[in-house]
This record gives sequence, structure tokens and C-alpha cells, in this order.
Amino acid sequence: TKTLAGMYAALMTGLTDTGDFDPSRQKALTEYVLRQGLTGLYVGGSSGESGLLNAEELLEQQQVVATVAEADGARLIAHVGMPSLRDSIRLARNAEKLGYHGLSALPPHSYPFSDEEVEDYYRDLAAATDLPLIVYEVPVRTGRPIALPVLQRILDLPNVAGIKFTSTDLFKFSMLRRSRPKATYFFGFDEIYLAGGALGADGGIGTTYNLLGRLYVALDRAIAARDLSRAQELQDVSQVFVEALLETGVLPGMKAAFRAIGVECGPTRAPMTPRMKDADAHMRAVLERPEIK
Ligand code: NAY
Repeated sequence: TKTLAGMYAALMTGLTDTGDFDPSRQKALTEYVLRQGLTGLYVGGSSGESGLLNAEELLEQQQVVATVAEADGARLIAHVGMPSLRDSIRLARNAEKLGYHGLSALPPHSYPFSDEEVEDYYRDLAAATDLPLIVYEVPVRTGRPIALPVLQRILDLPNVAGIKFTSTDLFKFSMLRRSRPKATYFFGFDEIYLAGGALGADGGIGTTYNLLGRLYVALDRAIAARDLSRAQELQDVSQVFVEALLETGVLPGMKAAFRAIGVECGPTRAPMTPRMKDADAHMRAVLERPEIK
């Protein structure tokens, strides 16, 4: 029943040099990521700058990615969390029509909504299609953790299949998992995937998987094989990379890294900008480091 389990790149978005959605850059980036051997793609999430794109652009992106991935057999999860339920449902229905395998959504966070409003949002979104829905716990993005009992109630809703847990509260992760063992658990912090995997995550979804997908597939295998020293070795490489990204900002640094390997995906959309002056040179140097190479 954990049909979506596995390792997914939180796919980034291709923009033109002037910041418009760029279908051909999106296609090239998607083809690159598909070659990493991951389970699939998580399309239109935070890593895809979805908070900075409008619904039309996200609908178009869903289409471009579905077309590229069709022959590949990769699983596709569409992130459809928008400020309003209406837009979320519109994206969800489009994804279902395009053959996506699952949905995911940030909790509503554009206002300080009540727990009931959050729960109602997930209930209505889950009921809008037949696709399994993955809840998203990400306090660094929403500014607010969802309380354990609320998450449990949401996991009990029809069509809600699991959760993408992007928080360092590993005890909460474990309590949730033990109380709802049938749900599918994705861990969302790349740099500590080992911890989530060791505590029973069924897979991961992450930004740096776009570039280092093979590493995360190997990390997940090492955890499954109970090979702790191999898992630690691989996690260390991921940590060196994420540490370097924190200096540039994660998404600007990822885009600089892709530029360095010849997969141009444009700038990040304003107001998101690199935190350092020569992010390109910084990321080129990072990719040359022996542990990353
Ligand atoms: C998405 O696109 O919604 C995500 O997958 C998010 C996962 C990322 N977390 C956030 C808050 O963006 O991959 C992580 C994160 O970028 C990475 O661990 C570096 O901190």
C-alpha cells in the first residue's frame, strides 16, 4: 500500500535569463534528473520556486514534466499547495488528468489559519481527486509546526496516504510513524536523511537530489542494508554540499551548480537572489572538490 515510497528529486524550475518560465530549460533539467535513477520527481514544490510562480505557470510545468517523464516510467508527485484551496484543486485535477501518481501540498499558510482550517483544506483537497495525497510538515517554510494530534487526524482522512516530514523534530516523526504505521513517510532534509531513514522513513524528497540523485539512492540502499559506515560516508558528502549551498542560498546555489555542469536553468525568481556575489565561481569550486567529484 506504500505505493509512492522511494527517493524523489524535488524538481527545480527552468526559467529564462529574464525570469520567465522556460519549457525548454525545464525539459533539459528534467531529462538530466531522470538519469539519476531515482524513484521519481516531486514537481512544483518549494525547490521548484512554486511560491514564486503563478497557477498558469505551474499548470504548464506539470504538462512539460509529464511529457518528458512519460517514456521513463518515473513516478510523479505534483505539489499543488497554493494560497487558496481553489487553485490547489485546479492544479490537483490537472495533475490527475496528466497521469501523475500522487499529490502533495503545503498546509495553507498565507494567513495564520486554525488547525480546523488546515484539516478542512486537506480533507477537501484529498476529496477532489482519486490520487493519494502527501501532507507536508515544513515549519521552516510555513513558520509553524502542525501539532501531532492534528497531523494524526489529517493522516486519517480518506485519500491521505502519507507525509513529507521536513523538520528536525525526529521524536515527533517517530511518534507519528508508530501511531500511523500504514502511512508513507518521506523525510525532507537531505543533509540528515540518514537519521530519518534509520528511524524508518520510506523514502526522501529533496532539492540536492536533482544533482546528487545517485548518492541518495546509494544512501537509502546503505540504510536498508544496515551498512552504517557506508551510509555515514555518503551522508558526509551530502553535508559538505549542503553546507556550501547555505552560503549562496540553497536554490540560487543549485542553479549555479547546474550552470557549472552545462545544464542551464536560469536565475531564481526575484526576490530570491544569491546571498553571495560570485555564486557561480563558488559552486564551480565546490563541484571540483574531491569528495563531491
Ligand atoms: C520541496 O521542494 O518542497 C522540498 O523538497 C523541500 C525539501 C528541501 N527543504 C526545503 C525546506 O526546501 O531538500 C530540502 C532542503 O532544500 C535541503 O535539505 C537543504 O537544506
